[in-house]
Amino acid sequence: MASGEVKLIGSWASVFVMRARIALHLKFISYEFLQETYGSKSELLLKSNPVHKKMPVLIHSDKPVCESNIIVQYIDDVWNSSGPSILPSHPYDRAIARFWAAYIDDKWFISLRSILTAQGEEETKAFIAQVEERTELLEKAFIDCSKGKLFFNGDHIGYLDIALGSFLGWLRVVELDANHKFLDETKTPSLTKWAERFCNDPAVKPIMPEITKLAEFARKLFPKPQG
Ligand SMILES: N[C@@H](CCC(=O)N[C@@H](CS)C(=O)NCC(=O)O)C(=O)O
Repeated sequence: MASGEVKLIGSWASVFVMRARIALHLKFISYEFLQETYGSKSELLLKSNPVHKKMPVLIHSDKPVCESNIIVQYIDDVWNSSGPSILPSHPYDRAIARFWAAYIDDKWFISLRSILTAQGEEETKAFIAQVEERTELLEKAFIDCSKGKLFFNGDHIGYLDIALGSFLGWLRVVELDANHKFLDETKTPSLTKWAERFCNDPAVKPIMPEITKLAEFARKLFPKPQG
């Protein structure tokens, strides 16, 4: 079942693409990385993800799978005997991990991105406060999910670790842009330590983008509004 050629359509700077790459690394799967350029979509991307036209797309044995969290779950299902399990084994823990992963994309990330596009000081401050509040919720989620272990998933990186951890480079870029720390020892001690562990994990470290390179990229993607 686990054989077949694997390709990934994506870009080095994308959080969502990084999720798929971490999952492939955790499972020791070799793949061809087909790099897209932001602002222009390849024929293959449009053909493989005609609904959303977004990366990542995993192509396994010529069949496309879209949406980062779905790709991560697919990788876990297909390569179930290779590397560690990505989803928690208990159905309740799986449901909770999926709940928080949806929260991260639908709420936390939306507030975080809004800091980069905010108009003026007041709006920026309001989004900073929103991210603070939402990050504190994630600190509590970490304490509950990890049950005293190193990662959301327990002893090793799993679904929720990937869902949040893939944002850590961009989080740092926003922290620098806003001159405000969201992860720190006093406000979010558990998440702060978790973030360091996550970034140093062998499945993550080689693909975590350099912050200066990412910050430069972010300035092009989100030019500061004038006035
Ligand atoms: N919900 C999607 C989001 C994917 C997404 O937003 N991809 C971005 C890259 S970070 C993209 O393809 N952007 C290009 C565009 O929107 O044209 C997922 O989880 O895969």
